[in-house]
Amino acid sequence: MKFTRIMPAGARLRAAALLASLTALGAAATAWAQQDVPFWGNIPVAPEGIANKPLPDGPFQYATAEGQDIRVVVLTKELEFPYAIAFLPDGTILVTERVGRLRMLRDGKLVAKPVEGGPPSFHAGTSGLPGAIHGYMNIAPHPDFETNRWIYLSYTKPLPDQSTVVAVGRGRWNDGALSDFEDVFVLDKGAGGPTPFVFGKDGMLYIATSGGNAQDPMNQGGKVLRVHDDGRIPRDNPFVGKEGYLPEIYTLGHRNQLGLTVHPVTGDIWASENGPNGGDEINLIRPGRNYGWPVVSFGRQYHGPWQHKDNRPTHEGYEPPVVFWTPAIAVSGLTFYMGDALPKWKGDLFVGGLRYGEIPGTGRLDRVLFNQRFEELRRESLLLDLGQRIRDVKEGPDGLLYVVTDEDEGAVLRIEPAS
Ligand SMILES: [Ca+2]
Repeated sequence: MKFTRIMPAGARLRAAALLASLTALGAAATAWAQQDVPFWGNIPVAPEGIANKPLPDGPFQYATAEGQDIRVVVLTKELEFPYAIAFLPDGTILVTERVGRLRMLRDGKLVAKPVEGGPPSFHAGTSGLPGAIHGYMNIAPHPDFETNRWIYLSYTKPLPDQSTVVAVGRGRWNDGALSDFEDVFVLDKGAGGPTPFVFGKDGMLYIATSGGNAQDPMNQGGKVLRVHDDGRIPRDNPFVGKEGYLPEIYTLGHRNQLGLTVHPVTGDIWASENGPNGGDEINLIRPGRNYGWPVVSFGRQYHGPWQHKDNRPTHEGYEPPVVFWTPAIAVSGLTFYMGDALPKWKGDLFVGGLRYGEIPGTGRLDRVLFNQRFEELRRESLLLDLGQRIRDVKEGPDGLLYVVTDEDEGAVLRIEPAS
């Protein structure tokens, strides 16, 4: 079992003790016998009965709810745990791999040689298992890429003392390679985790963090931060000049954020946030607001109890999520589709899911149809039968949807009309 292999002896003892106490509790509280499942700390070890399903070569054809038949083409499945995808004006597709490599596709084909010039990074553990640390994470060109050639990257940066921090940096794109890589914003130790970022329509760089103390305004963890493209702190940030607040903070109260996107029409920033066992959220990010974690959340803790006694999606005194999931789908990358190629999906939100209901092998792509007030009308789960961990989804310049799977035979999928 993977967990037994990676679990330190102390953790194994604690897990055994916790399991014993939970078992005793269960025996006292119930007359019937529920299954005892192994734990890693306070997290049940995920079952592997349907995990690691190989991705067929495709293409795959589907009927979908709105009457729009789609074909899903596998552009490559030779990536090693790819993380995020970005598009350059010349048609080049960039994909990060969590092992700390940058890859590119040209003319829809994976270029065998990795892109050179990125920073050294550190990764550990297995994607999807507790404690995993990713090397390269999000990637995006600067809004003025055509003139300045900057490519931005979030990554786990190894330090000389063997520890790590998460940084957002940039390098110049020249003829298929990066040069002059420099850090733009280095997060404090303990803040970071999976670190998506996005450029707002205001030209600012929004960085979503995990970890740390989400309610502590002097801690960078569990926040959305807002900085200039060179890392300087904007004077109009909501907490600038406020005693006891870090001036880079834009919003507070987030748990584990895996995706950020800008609505192409409204310019609003939207984030995906993972609860533990349920309580996944899509949040509309407004300056200075508090999104509740860990005080309130609509979901369970990994070992069973509700996160909050008044379990509900609305949060008194906090910003409620726009969309929520219980059980969790492990929300990842997200994007609003605005293309013409798949017209019945125009305006819909697409969000990746790494796994459903704490069961590996159940990744999906969820589509959410909103009304004009961004209230949910419909939700459809796509690509369920593929069973892949879907890590990122973006619209390409061709108006098609591109999906990245976080697998050891990691894929880039392209969703196009079936006819
Ligand atoms: Ca929340």
